[in-house]
Amino acid sequence: MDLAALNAVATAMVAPGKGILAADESTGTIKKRFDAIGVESTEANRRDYRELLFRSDAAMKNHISGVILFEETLYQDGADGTPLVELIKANGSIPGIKVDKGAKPMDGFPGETLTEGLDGLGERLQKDYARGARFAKWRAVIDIADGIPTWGAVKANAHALARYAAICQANQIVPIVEPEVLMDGAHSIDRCDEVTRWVLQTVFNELAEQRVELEGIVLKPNMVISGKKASNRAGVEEVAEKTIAALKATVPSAVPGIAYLSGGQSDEEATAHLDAMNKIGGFPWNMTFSYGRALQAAPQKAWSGKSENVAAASQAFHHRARMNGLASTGEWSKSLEAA
Ligand code: 5MM
Repeated sequence: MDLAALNAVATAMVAPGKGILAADESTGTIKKRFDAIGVESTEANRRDYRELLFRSDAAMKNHISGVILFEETLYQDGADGTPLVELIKANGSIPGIKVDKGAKPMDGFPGETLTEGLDGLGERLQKDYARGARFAKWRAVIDIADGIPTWGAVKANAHALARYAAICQANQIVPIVEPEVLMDGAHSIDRCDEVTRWVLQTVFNELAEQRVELEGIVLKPNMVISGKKASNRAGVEEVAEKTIAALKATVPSAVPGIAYLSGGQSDEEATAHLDAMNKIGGFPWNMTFSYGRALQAAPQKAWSGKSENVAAASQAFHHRARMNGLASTGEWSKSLEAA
């Protein structure tokens, strides 16, 4: 393993002013997104949509450090035959690959899931590297509800994340380590805080046990935030302060960067939270975004499957990418949204 090279990639992924586009929706998830805009999820439509994002030069060049791809996209060519991965590289962005096989119901643990995909991972990564991928992503999903999460599920998910990360590094691929505590319930921000700290602590213990080099990873956590259905949802400042405190208590400073998931926050909420954290500052990592929905909801709506809407969709993507790029250095303000 060449740790200096892994560190260089990880550092580039969290470069100030830039962040990661999570465009790795699996076939089921992209179908849901397309259903919402009345577009059929065919291979050609998925290609056309993702190609329009990767050809959005202003957004990609200035604000997108890396793109997480679903396997289909990594090996897909654009309408003119150019591999999509080459469009990403041409814009100075780094291609990455989602390698988990999804969060599956965990036997013996009702209501909890375990993310699968370790079998044959090393061989897959070698092929993905040859195609241009320089980082990977694996998402563990932890739900909060009555009686969950359990220690058994937290531990199993953290162990799988750590084995994945070790296998990535052995194959010269930077692992994005994504333990997502869902914001779907009615829980308070304090319950999210407690579970997030527990999960992060467990993940970093497992990473140490599996001898993962922290200088060569990127952490993709949730923010510490109230559940979506909670009655008194915490405001922006509280989310920012509690997230920074939880991460300071659990994440070693050797990690080059934190790239948050948006997890179902509205576009502007996700931007405001990231900006508030960077305005506070005082932490040892670069903090940026690795958003899926909070970057793509606007361009998806603008596109709606029509070729005449490509320019408008590209503009909508550029706007969100620029807003989040500013948030990654604490330079965003609400007035810029209207502008
Ligand atoms: C883009 O969505 C990713 C893949 O999800 P599925 O495996 O369920 O299809 C997802 O892992 C995503 O990268 C993260 O959840 C971050 O996306 P959000 O929308 O939460 O920012």
